[in-house]
Amino acid sequence: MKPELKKRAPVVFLLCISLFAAGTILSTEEFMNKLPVHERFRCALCHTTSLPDPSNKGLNTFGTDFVGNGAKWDQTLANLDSDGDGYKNGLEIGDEDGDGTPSVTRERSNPGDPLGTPSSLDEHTWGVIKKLFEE
Ligand SMILES: [Ca+2]
Ligand SMILES: [Ca+2]
Repeated sequence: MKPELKKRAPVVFLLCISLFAAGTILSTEEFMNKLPVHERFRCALCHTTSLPDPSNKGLNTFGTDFVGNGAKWDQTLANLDSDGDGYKNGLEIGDEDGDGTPSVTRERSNPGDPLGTPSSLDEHTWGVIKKLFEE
């Protein structure tokens, strides 16, 4: 390898890695925009981490069902209970009939997290309750 090329190799390598990471983030954003609501959980709606990157972009059960449904939100996906918590995806996302028109501005709970259900308290509500007992 020519010395000039050898010097540039790390820069080219970093550029390739950056482009790959940017591509992954853009893909996630593109898929996320196909869901009627994605304000609260963002990437964690479909991924096992809230910050997916090329080394960890694993899908959760809802993400797997979403991809299996042709990466589209519809009645079929809304009627599934991807995480098996007893609540259909449509109820958790906030678009019960899957028509793409949500009844909420933020997801009720994560359809890919069996520990998060519409009946579980969010951090804000829990904070308000805790504060009542502290006063
Ligand atoms: Ca569920
Ligand atoms: Ca859930």
